[in-house]
Amino acid sequence: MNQLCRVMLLVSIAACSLSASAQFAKPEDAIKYRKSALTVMGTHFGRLGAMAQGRVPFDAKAAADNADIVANMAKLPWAAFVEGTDSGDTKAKPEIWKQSAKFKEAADKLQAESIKLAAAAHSGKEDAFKAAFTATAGTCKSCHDDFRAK
Ligand code: ASC
Repeated sequence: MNQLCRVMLLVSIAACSLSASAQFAKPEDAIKYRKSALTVMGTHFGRLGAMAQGRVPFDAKAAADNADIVANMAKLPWAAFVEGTDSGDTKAKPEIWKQSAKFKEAADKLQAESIKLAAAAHSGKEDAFKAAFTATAGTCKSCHDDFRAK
């Protein structure tokens, strides 16, 4: 590799890491990404809800699998609430950006409760699972009340 190639390689590596730090090419990509993560989370949370509410029998393995997905999905949406993504195909309220510390606190609460929910599901104890489900659902609801338009 000659010197010019070496320089060009370094420049392209730098350009790639710069665009990666921007995370999303377009505002609508960020909106689609966070809605997708929340949809997957909601789907698996709904399956847990069916067990927590006795609509389907408690199955420890299914509870653990679904709770793991919820705990993983719960990490994802927040990085996609970037500036300039408050309009378009979204129910995100302007408060997300006006009260960003409060929004972060709500996101952190969900993540903390979903980790406890996964631990409870893995314990195989139905009562602990149900209690953790209720606590986690409370974090979904309070964030929606404050930060999601009807
Ligand atoms: C769900 C789901 C939510 C939460 C919320 C809890 O199953 O999709 O957004 O629970 O309704 O209050």
